[in-house]
Amino acid sequence: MERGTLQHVPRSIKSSTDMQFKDQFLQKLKYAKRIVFFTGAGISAESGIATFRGADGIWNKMKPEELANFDAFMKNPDLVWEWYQHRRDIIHKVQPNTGHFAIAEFEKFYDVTVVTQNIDNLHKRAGSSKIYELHGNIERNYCVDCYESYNTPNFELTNTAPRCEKCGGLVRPDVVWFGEMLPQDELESGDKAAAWSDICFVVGTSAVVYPAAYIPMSAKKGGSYVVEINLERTELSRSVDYSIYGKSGEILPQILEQAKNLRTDL
Ligand code: BJW
Ligand code: ZN
Repeated sequence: MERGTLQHVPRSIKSSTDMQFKDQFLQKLKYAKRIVFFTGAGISAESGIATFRGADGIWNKMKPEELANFDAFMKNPDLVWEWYQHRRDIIHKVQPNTGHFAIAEFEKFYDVTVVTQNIDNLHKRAGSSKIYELHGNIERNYCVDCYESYNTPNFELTNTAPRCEKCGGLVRPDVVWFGEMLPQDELESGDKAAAWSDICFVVGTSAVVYPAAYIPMSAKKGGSYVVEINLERTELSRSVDYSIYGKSGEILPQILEQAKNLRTDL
């Protein structure tokens, strides 16, 4: 597979004229109609939210199986709840970054769908309008027994696992843990959007968690031009059309700038 031309680009790029994108990609960008952004934790890293894996990943310190699964929650609900409460506090303090904002602005030029594995709500806060959340949303909670929803801001967020007002069951965050099914409608709609897209950007994900990691494959199978944006090579790198290595908060605004110029020439 063809490798990107930007593998040795320094990380400190600021200006929108610094990057040289591959011609084939620019042609796709000029004529594309439907664009999918498939995003992972890396897109929120520049907002100050830690990724899961890699050098600064939270799972270097904590094992996912100890916290991100239902059995762990039932065994020690307060510990797991406190961990999510801590992450909620961080998410509420940070802002969407230039990568999120660029994705939202792409809507001025294309039919854009965001398919995200993130639970942090930052795409919505940045202004994206069509978002499929494959792993849930940390702002929502529900009762494990009667499934009553408890969504912030109406819901008082304590540091210990709350109890359902209706049945006394434990209330948990509405996120998808290991071994749990993804929301079927979001997954199917995201998959369809990828298969129908002209370009699928795969941004800031290690692409090791399934079934979400099938999304770029569906895009490829459907004939989409798949572009990966990441700090480093991933599981997916050998099967994408173009790899751009660097920070998404720096690269996406530059692609947007190119798109603006290309589209006004049409
Ligand atoms: C930057 C950057 C910058 C940094 N700019 N880039 C098929 C094969 C093998 C296994 C399975 C399979 N199908 C199912 C499984 C099992 C399992 C799975 O996938 N396991 C693998 C890990 C081996 N999947 C499941 O269990 C799923 N459910 C399921 O399959 O149900 C069916 C079923 C039910 C019952 C029995 C059997 C099957 C559920 C998966 C749920 C994942 N949940 C989590 C936690 C969510 C809640 C929470 O946040 O606490 O979702 S796990 C975690 O990983 C989170 C993420 O969404 C997900 C993906 O991580 P992501 O986003 O890729 O982040 P990182 O950290 O891995 O990568 C960041 C990347 O960014 C890196 O590459 C950096 O380089 C880059 N980066 N800064 C650009 N500035
Ligand atoms: Zn209940």
